[in-house]
Amino acid sequence: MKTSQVHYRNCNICEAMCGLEIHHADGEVIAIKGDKQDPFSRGHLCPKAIALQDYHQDPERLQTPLKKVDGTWQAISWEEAFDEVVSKFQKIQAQYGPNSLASYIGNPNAHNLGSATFLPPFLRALGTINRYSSASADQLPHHVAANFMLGAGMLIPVPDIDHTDFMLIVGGNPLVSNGSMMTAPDIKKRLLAIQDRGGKIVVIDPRKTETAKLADQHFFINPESDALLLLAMINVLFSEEKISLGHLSELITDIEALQSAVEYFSPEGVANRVGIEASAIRQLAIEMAEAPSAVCYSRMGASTQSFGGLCQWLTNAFNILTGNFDSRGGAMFPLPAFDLLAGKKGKKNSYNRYQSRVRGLPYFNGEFPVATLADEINTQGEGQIKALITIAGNPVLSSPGGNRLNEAFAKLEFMVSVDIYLNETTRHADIILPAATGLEIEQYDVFFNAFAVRNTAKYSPALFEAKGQQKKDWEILKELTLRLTGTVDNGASPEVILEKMLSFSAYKESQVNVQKLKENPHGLDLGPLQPCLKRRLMTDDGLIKLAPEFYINDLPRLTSFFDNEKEASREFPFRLISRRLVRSHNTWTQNSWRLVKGKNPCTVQINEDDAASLTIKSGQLVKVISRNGEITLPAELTPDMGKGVISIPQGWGHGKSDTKMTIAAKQPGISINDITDPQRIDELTGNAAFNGTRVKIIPA
Ligand SMILES: Nc1nc2c(c(=O)[nH]1)N[C@H]1C(S)=C(S)[C@@H](COP(=O)(O)OP(=O)(O)OC[C@H]3O[C@@H](n4cnc5c(=O)[nH]c(N)nc54)[C@H](O)[C@@H]3O)O[C@H]1N2
Ligand SMILES: Nc1nc2c(c(=O)[nH]1)N[C@H]1C(S)=C(S)[C@@H](COP(=O)(O)OP(=O)(O)OC[C@H]3O[C@@H](n4cnc5c(=O)[nH]c(N)nc54)[C@H](O)[C@@H]3O)O[C@H]1N2
Ligand code: SF4
Ligand SMILES: [Mo]
Repeated sequence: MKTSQVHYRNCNICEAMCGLEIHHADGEVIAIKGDKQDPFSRGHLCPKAIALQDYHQDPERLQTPLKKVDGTWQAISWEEAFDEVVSKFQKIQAQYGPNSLASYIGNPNAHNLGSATFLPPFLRALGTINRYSSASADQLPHHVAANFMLGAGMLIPVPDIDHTDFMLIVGGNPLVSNGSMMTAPDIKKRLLAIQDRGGKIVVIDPRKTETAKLADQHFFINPESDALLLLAMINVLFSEEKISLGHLSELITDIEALQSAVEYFSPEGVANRVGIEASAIRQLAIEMAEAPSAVCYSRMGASTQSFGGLCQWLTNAFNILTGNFDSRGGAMFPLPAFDLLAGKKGKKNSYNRYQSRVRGLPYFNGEFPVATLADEINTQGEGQIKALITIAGNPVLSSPGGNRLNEAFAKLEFMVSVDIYLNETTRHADIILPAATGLEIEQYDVFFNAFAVRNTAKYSPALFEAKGQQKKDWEILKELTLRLTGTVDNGASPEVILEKMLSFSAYKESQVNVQKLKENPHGLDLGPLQPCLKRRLMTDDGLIKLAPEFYINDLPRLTSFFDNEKEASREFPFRLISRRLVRSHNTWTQNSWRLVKGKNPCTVQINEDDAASLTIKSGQLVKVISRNGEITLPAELTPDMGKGVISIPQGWGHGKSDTKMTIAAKQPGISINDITDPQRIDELTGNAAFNGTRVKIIPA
């Protein structure tokens, strides 16, 4: 008989940081439950957490370093792998220049203490400005707004969901995503609690989502028109004299500039383009201004679109103008124990320090937009990318125009991937370095504590050793860094760095340190969010920038975009948006049978009336065609889609013959990003504009 033991840790798949209670024996999981004693998640977990055991046991996980020799994979030693990677990088950089080497950093790095602490020195050691990541296919506009308004890209406000009286959700579906840029485990209970205390939830989304169905009110919106909506709502605040800056009034001196910028955007003027009646826009703004507390929260829908920059600026501006910034029930600032802003005061704004070589796109926060990665590989000339390292990323499926990257990666002289699977991206590598993951690594959530709706801290040591020769991401990054820089090991580890960062913490008086965290495996509760912006603000003059010229100057682009809509709709009458699914996470969780079994979820959802006009029946295969490509998949008719808009899941498209995720391949998913368009970006921030891609549909 096995005697089972219990291990407590945070799930690190998504941003919610749920506490898990893992029963295990002899290196195997017996059961995974929600940790009821976790002060933040209170026992909540979702189906994805149960699959953590599958990734630990999956025989298709990469077990040893692999080298491609004449098109077939050979197991090699770590020593040989490190040697070859470093010597090839050095050779290519010597031949073509430092920027001929590029890096792509994917989403799981943000959920990994080892990566968070060892990536920065590694990226510096690569000595190239050609860096890319999934951030520019996601939340880049949030960072840019924080940078221009508050002086630091990481100073991002989160909705004080546990105390608000009115939550406006623009382009987020937390009931499925479990919250994003808003770490709030057990999100459904937190949303229901708003209603239980007499508050209200309103959702703005081109699809009647799971969250919209729970809300008190839902408005369909025309994709990419959110900036117009927010401008009109701010216009109402001025015209109805509903401005109240509250305790921040002395920090704001540019309110007139904002007032004149929004003057042109009346609810009546934008209603047609937005698809929401002027009276409803007016009422929404007034209701929020009059609520005891309210918060406008906007996410992927308002970020991965042509005006993501404007949307995130205007979201902050609306919260500031209604007195709901840095105040209870509004948009507030976490005070994490591991504070990424510690010591950052006085750091220069890096926006547009460089422009990308081919398309001139802005550099920000140490990287270029991923929407132009294929251009930089394909276009000859000085500075052309010849070699690439991907770390925990799958851009062939996740980036706009992934099909273009699929072709481009094949042309590289040398490619390395640090990953757990042989997949659509890593199959292009010459060397793959296998990483430990999930239950096999130590974890403290560096990033998502910085976006959490409550201050907490938790450290979880690794539970298991990986089954093969995998190394932890940080061990791989550290070894490569030492070899690239020719330095000697100083004994740094994630735990050592965590301890150092905690020593700068706002909680050092209460002795939040690694030892104490180890003694408290359910996590430490550090209390609800408190007003703290005055001491966190990082602008040079200590003021909040409500109306940066950077944004005001982008407004003409917004108006002319909608002037040209009619023309654009002639060839491509539909607009495409993406959909997240409860039982998958981006591109990499599909090799868990328990998550993918059942009906194929990879359908194109279309409004019933739209389908009828095209004589498309439920389940029928249809071709969806954009300027960038075409895909074929089954139609799913639903009243939940707004007219003229279709939705396809993101993160699918496995099953290429030379990959090895055979469980994932059993679900015949297709990749939405074979038809999204890398030319479509938010020109201001460089973020990918997935939403609103113009398409046509024909029965296949
Ligand atoms: N189950 C699951 N959870 C996840 C993930 C996953 O893949 N699966 N991924 C994780 C990641 S990496 C992230 S970043 C978060 C994202 O978290 P969310 O932002 O909550 O995720 P989405 O479901 O993409 O929500 C975007 C919403 O915007 C809507 N939308 C599309 N276009 C527009 C538009 O133009 N305007 C408006 N107003 N709305 C629009 C879509 O219909 C959708 O409902 O989720 C995380 N959580
Ligand atoms: N059309 C459309 N496209 C989208 C989105 C959308 O809504 N619509 N969402 C975007 C968003 S929000 C995001 S965040 C990006 C995600 O884009 P990516 O980060 O490129 O995609 P992931 O699926 O997260 O890729 C994770 C990769 O890391 C590997 N991996 C998993 N765990 C580990 C680990 O512990 N260590 C290592 N080394 N590797 C690991 C997986 O095998 C996989 O190859 O996609 C974006 N793409
Ligand atoms: S909601 Fe996110 S953090 Fe919580 S169990 Fe699910 S995947 Fe893990
Ligand atoms: Mo994301």
